[in-house]
Amino acid sequence: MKMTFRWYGDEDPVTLDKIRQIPGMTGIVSAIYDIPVGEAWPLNKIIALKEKIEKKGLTLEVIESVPVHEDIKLGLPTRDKYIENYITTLKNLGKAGIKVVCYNFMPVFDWTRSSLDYELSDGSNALMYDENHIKNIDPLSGELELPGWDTSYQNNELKNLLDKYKVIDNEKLWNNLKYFLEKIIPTAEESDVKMAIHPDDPPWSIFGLPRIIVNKESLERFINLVDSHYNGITLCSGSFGVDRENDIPELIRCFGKKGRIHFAHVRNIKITGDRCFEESSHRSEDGSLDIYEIMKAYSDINFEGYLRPDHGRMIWGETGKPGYGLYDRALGATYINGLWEALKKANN
Ligand code: DNO
Repeated sequence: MKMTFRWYGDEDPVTLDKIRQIPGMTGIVSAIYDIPVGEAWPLNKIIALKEKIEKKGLTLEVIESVPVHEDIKLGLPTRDKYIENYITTLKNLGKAGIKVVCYNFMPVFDWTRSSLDYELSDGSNALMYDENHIKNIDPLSGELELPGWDTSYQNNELKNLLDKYKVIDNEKLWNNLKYFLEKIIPTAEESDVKMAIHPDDPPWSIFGLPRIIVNKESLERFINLVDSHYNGITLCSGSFGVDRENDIPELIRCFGKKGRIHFAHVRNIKITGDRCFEESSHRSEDGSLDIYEIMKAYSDINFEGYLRPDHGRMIWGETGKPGYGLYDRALGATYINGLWEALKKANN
């Protein structure tokens, strides 16, 4: 397991100097944020980012994310031009020594919550999702608090975009994903860059939009769309885990044995009701997922890929990017490293 930490570049209040002081931290997961979605990433920018990180004694081998343009997900004729750009980006990433690219195929909205700063009983703030609240939100009203992920549209284009999705159901989205993968995976293979799709978060349809990477069955279908080691998964415990039907250690064993898990996001969540959850601290006792069992599954499959602690709460007065502060994620990394050391020693 290679322990990594997500960093949002020079604008991130969590600096590389701070990240390098987290015990056991070896790598950074980042992206180039000033290139519009759909355009190719130039090699020189990728190399400059890598060098900046390496100067601090950390590696950059995972990109999260290279976002997929909406026209690709919609299957519009313009998709071919955006796929060509994606291929150029993959080639350049390969030349710079990047090993894994995380991406998602969620229409319009990436991960979505009803509150980004919900106050927990200990006074910390966390991300929270309440389906009853989401159901009553009109995404066009501006009422929805968006976490600030990379979007491929401007706010004034949102209505137009949502209209275009009215004819896209799950099956059409699957077809568009297959088309995309068939075009890009050969380049991923040649460039030695493993693709790792991120599951839909939450793993069910929101605002009437299709969502397809939601459970074991969809992962099976996904890996068979293009049967290549380079067509892999980001196994995000928190995204899948809010559906009680998803058994995370089982997913790890199943897809890990097939060699398809290239990146692990480890976090806990606390299910508080039907389709309602809070993001808790990483410890098993604090949420609904057994993080020990999750790390045991990774240990059992001899996971050698990249892993990062995922969202943290805001604690100790920290302010910053929701889910991506320093302290709680650093505590998460240390907890995961502790479990890992114990599991490794118990096996020897
Ligand atoms: C949320 C993240 C996601 C992820 C994208 C990958 O915190 O895990 O935004 O980066 O879905 O494209």
